[in-house]
Amino acid sequence: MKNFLVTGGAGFIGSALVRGLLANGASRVHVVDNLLTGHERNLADIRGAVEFHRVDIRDAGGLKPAMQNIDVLFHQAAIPSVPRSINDPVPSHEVNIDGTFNVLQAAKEAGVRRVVYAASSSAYGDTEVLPKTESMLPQPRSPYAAQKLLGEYYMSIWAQCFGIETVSLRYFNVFGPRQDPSSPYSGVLSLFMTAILERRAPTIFGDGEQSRDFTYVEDVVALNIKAAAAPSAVSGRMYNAGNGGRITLNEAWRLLQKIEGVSIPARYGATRPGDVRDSQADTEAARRDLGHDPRFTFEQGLRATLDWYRKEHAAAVTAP
Ligand code: UD2
Repeated sequence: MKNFLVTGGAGFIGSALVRGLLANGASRVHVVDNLLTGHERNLADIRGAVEFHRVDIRDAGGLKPAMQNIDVLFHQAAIPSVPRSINDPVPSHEVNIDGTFNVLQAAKEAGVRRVVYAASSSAYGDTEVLPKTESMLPQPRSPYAAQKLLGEYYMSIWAQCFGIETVSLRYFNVFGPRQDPSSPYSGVLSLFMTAILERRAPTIFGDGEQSRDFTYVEDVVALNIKAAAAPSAVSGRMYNAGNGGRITLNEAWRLLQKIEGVSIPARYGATRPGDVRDSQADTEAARRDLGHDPRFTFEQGLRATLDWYRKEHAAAVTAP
């Protein structure tokens, strides 16, 4: 039986990955999280199967105990958000670059066999051609995009120079249950979910015709587990972790209104600095080398996510 560690394991994607590993046969999973953007409630139902290390990845020394006897490490801990990295660049730099360095160093020293890294589709920037393929030249447009790209390069370099196996997965706008909607930096679909349930208009930045390859969290979890088990030949490489589709924000908001049977026109604001216009993954390489097989259409994922937010919302409204 392999030992797994998930950094950022109390976060939205990290906690889904911990659940996925347990469902896939792991008896216990180690989690490193500083609970800055993650929450212990995300692990509440599986707490007994989690070895929780409350550690900030900026603390190199603090990481060491969590790495002992780990075979595969999933590095999900990060400060996400393009606008956050522009408005407040120091923490995102420290966590996404220095923290990633600390994780790699500690993993190498502890003899971890493989690191699977949460990279970002933001590294592509605005490419002339869609879908975006792994061979395209990166054109990061924000500190966050550059930080995540550097993380990929470090993964590849650590594989080449230090013999640790690494795989980078470029996430394409992951959404699903437990995505925290409480910050202005939250993912747009989590903000849309709470807006529709509260019958409020969301704010769309720009004309709403920008598009994203929204990818359901369960499909990303499945791909991470495949990346952990893939042959050593994939080590040092980067793969798109997307669904392959492309939905505009206007389409997403229209679909939510249709599902809920309401008509609430969105408000429109200025385009966000650093925003990418269109995003869509070419999934071919991930399918070929990792066995990627996304199962959720956008609408299926959206409906499952909306059901989860509806239950959470109802529980919050009826709580004493
Ligand atoms: C980027 C990455 C994504 C992931 C994420 C982490 C791209 C294409 N994607 O997501 O893979 O790494 O960063 O943070 O770079 N928006 C609104 N109203 C709101 C909030 C957002 O209109 O209230 C717009 C925003 O301007 C953008 C779109 O929605 O055009 C998506 O924004 P987001 O913050 O959910 O994610 P994004 O695309 O920056």
